[in-house]
Amino acid sequence: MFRPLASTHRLPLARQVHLGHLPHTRSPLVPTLSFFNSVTGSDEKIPTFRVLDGVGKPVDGAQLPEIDEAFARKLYENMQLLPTLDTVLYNVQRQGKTSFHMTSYGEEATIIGSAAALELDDEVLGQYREMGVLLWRGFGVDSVFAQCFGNQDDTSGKGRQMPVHFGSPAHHFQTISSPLATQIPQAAGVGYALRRSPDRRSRSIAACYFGEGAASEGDFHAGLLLASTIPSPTLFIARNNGFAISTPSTEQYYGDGIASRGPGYGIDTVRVDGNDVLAVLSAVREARRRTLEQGRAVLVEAMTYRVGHHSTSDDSFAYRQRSEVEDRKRIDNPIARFRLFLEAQGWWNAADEEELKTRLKADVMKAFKHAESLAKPELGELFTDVYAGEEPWNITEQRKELTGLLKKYGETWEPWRTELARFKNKGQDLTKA
Ligand SMILES: Cc1ncc(C[n+]2csc(CCOP(=O)(O)OP(=O)(O)O)c2C)c(N)n1
Ligand SMILES: [Mg+2]
Repeated sequence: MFRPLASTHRLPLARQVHLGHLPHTRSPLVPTLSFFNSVTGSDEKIPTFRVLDGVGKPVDGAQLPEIDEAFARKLYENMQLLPTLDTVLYNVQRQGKTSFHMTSYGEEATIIGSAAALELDDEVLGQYREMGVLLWRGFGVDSVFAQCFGNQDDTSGKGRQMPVHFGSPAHHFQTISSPLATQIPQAAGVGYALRRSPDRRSRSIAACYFGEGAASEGDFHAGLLLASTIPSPTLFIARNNGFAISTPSTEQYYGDGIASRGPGYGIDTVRVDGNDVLAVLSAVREARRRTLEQGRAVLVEAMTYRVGHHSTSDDSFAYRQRSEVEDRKRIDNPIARFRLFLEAQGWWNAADEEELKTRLKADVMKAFKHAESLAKPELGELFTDVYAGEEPWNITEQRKELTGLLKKYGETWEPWRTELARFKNKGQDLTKA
């Protein structure tokens, strides 16, 4: 009599009869047919590490990270700075003063907690929602506004990048590029370069941020495979915020989130409550330690929720309920939760909160007014720094063409005159050269 072949089995692999191994693998040979569809070996999903409950109280058995009052306050201040800046930058775009903005509302703990777990000279490759990493590293609100306005103080890209596409060699922050997931294989390359640099080896890592939507790109798989087969100290931080513009994360994958993919590449992986700043801090600190110790990639999946619209070009109420967003603002709010923790430690009170909010708002408004008053960089900068070394013929040709058009229309045609007036030296670096 035939016995039916087993379908998906639930037996822990270790309890099966082993018949040795094939020559080229350590996979045990077994006499029973079984399929699996879990990396936990059970019906349970991969767990999510948290240390604070929704109202900031340490959960039973919580392993709190070692932090002192000054560090905790710095974390909180940066978490508060992020939405203060976002609100002004969002409104500034609505007034037509900048072309674009993307907020980090709801993701403050994921971004600031992870930034705080890195060393200041770890190389960061962001997606675009990681302004908070730069703030943590002391980039400054003036530089944020200069980039978003594309004015003459913009050190990120001399006014040539879209707003929020920051970059800063001084802050070890690689320039943001919008095409999704390109930073992931690049990060594996940066990690490898660090491994090959005697002065950075065993000291610095490449930290790569991406959204769960970007993880649907081929570049995600290429990047993780690269980092796993050519080992390098590369830390992948997935911000799983529930959406890729209007596509909910549930439509991005059928498996267990992004974390389940790590073991497929032989990569140590952890899932963390991305709205719990202390859990993120601990998880990323330990992940960073492992990447350095093993010289291998590690994956962190931070579970969070994008409270704001995707960008200023989006209206998220076209694809999600207002009530869902209102609920998520209250439940596990990363800032409120950490504030309650700080208060319970005696490290924060209502007067501190008042002082912080007033100060941050004043700083941000001052930087905004200053950025608004500055001209754009010289127009000719459009053509510089595009390539290293000798200028190629096509750039020379384009500069000549623009110069010719400026000479023809620059002073006579009103729209051009108005536009030129916004640049430092009003385009004369080209026309009078
Ligand atoms: C290759 C590519 N395809 C599509 C887009 C358009 N796009 C910009 S952001 C985005 C959603 C990305 O979602 P996710 O990675 O989850 O990041 P989040 O915005 O949630 O932080 C899409 C589809 C793009 N920029 N690049
Ligand atoms: Mg997302």
